[in-house]
Amino acid sequence: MLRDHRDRPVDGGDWFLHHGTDVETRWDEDVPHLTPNDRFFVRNHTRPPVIDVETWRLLVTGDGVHGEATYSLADLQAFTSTTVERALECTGNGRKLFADQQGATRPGTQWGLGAIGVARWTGVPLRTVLRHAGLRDDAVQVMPVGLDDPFVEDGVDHGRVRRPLPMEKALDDALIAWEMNSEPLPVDHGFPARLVVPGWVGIASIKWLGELRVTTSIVDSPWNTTWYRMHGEGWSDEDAVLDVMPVKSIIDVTGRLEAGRMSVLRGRAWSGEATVSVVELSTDGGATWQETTLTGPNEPSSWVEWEHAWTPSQTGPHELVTRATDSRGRRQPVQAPLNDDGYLFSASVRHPVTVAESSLVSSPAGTPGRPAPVG
Ligand SMILES: Nc1nc2c(c(=O)[nH]1)N[C@H]1C(S)=C(S)[C@@H](COP(=O)(O)O)O[C@H]1N2
Ligand SMILES: [Mo]
Repeated sequence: MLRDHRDRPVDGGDWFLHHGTDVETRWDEDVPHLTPNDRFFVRNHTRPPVIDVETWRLLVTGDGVHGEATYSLADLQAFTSTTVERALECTGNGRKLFADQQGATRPGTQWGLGAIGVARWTGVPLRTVLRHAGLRDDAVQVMPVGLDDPFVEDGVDHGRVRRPLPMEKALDDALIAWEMNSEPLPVDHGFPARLVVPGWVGIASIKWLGELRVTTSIVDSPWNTTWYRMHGEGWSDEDAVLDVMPVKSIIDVTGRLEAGRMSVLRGRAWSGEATVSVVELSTDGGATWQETTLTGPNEPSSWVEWEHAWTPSQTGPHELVTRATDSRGRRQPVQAPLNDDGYLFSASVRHPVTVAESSLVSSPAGTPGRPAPVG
């Protein structure tokens, strides 16, 4: 089935599955390697703020810098910029699968696996700006603060969306980005500038950046103490804080499968702060596994395509399952670790399919089948 990416899906819907203010990319349509900006998932706690870029300034404050500094967009763009291909994935991506596969319904946005996208982000390394602002040696963290309205839930005002970022990651590969796939950041994705924290939970990548509070002591926010943290049985304080995303994989929409006819199955795999080493495929619900072929770019904290030729011998229901392993040696489990809020669904995703009768004109036994004419 060929489809122009500019066309809308055949069923007349739009490119997204809708969850209130959040939208999720549909995997039942072809998803290009770079997620187009208008098909990239959106997760907003409130509403995107309207920002006048002429008056917008990024403030760098706190006792972790020698003095306060402010930057206009032009100031930021005057630094040497860099462009990287990286995924951005919501911590709750796959939450619906806790219910579907593990009988454990969890509250919150019922994401399938579409709360992830890959873009080429252009910006300046966060470390460049922090050092320019006069970073002190004893600074331990940065608190990026968004300019969207304070987040109010059940009558409690939690303040502006913000989450502490440890200095080690801040000085490593975090980026202050103003371009997404060679276009200015769309309003939904953080115009005029956002943080991109590669391989980490999506909440680390604060949008509509207004302030960077640099401190010499640890300061928390509800986004690392109440939310985006593991709660529930078996979690201790040390392993509860969420940072790096786990390794995951998916099977793309498969099309018609026929007994005796070869189909090429395709999909994708990704991992936080790592590349993908192997994607294995099972066509029998996980009893036996075959290694697939990885194709195309395989950047850390991004995704890679895989493909595998399969000629089913039997008609009827089959369960396809994939299992990815990353360059850090992490492998997808059969069951994702349970937690109260349904974060980090990392298990292998089961993909039921039905193999149809062969539509080949019956050929004499022993003659290899030819694909049926397309018509
Ligand atoms: N200021 C601000 N930054 C934010 C959010 C937000 O609501 N406000 N949502 C976070 C969450 S939970 C995710 S998953 C990502 C989503 O980024 P996207 O909407 O560009 O896909 O942004 C993060 N940054
Ligand atoms: Mo998120």
